[in-house]
Amino acid sequence: MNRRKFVQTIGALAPLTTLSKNLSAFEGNVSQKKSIVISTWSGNTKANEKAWEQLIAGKSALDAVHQGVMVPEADPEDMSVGLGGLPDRDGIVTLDACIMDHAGNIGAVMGLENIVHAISVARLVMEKTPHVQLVGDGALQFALEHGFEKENLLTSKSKKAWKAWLKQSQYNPMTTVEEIEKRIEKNHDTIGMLAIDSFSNLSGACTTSGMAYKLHGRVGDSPIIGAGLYVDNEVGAASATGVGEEVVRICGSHTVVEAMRYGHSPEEACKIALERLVKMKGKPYCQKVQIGFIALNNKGETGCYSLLPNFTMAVRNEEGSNVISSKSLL
Ligand code: SD4
Repeated sequence: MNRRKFVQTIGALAPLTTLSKNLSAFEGNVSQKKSIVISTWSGNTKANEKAWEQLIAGKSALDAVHQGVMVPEADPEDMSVGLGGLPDRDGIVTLDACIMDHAGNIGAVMGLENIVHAISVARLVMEKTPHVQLVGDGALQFALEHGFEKENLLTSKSKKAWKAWLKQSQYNPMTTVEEIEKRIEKNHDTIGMLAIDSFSNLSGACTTSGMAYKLHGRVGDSPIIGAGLYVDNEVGAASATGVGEEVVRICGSHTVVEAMRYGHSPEEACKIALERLVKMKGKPYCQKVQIGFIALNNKGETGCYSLLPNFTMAVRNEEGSNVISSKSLL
């Protein structure tokens, strides 16, 4: 068969995009790495399970992390993400989310109101626009134009918590170990999720309602590529949780990925990023700030590290589901 005939025949069988996808799937299988998914916080094992179902069904890491983080977004009991997330000081729930795939495609929304699945809007920003970030009203307008429905995200539980907060109106994201312990008992917290699929591709997603009782319009690290999330297929991926202002200060997730690039294990890389903040701001300051990083390198090795104790990472792979207690720097 000459080349022209071959191309015509193939063209009749499948669109070129499908063909190239299948070819890269085949190439991926040649050096197949083991599928895995990891998330910030032990409470996100259910989200990992959803992502794992996608991975073993042969779906991409991108689909896995997307579907996975939708679980806490839809859970009204989770007061840090999506529906039921704690509001800002004006009682308005604003969501931040971002997503990144193996090919460096990125999308994010910031300060999105009234839409449960901020991560799905972030993915649409990535796939359907020439941009990478949409904020506030523009993000909402874009979501509505793409068929999303407006919902009230402030549940009676989160409204009650906000009303109680209003009595003192003290905003203090700087925290103590005891406060962190109390919060973890009640909350699952922001979810950052990273995965490797059966084609050896990495992707990540991060979604949150941000720091409770923040100023209206405040954006943290979670929707910022390089801060709350970063993926480089040649190296690995990282995601962050905790006080976003501090994560942004050190371009947290990107810093973790760069440390892995220079040969550090995922755990060492998370520690190196935290050490940078301590060097910059000093120990007394950092003793009141919680940050946790998770990391996954492209060999499928995982690691985590936090500034203060009590950070956890949820892992799902073919051996089952596991929770890792992070080491802490301070
Ligand atoms: C933020 N990093 O908005 C988020 C909050 C968070 O667990 O992770 N909470 O700063």
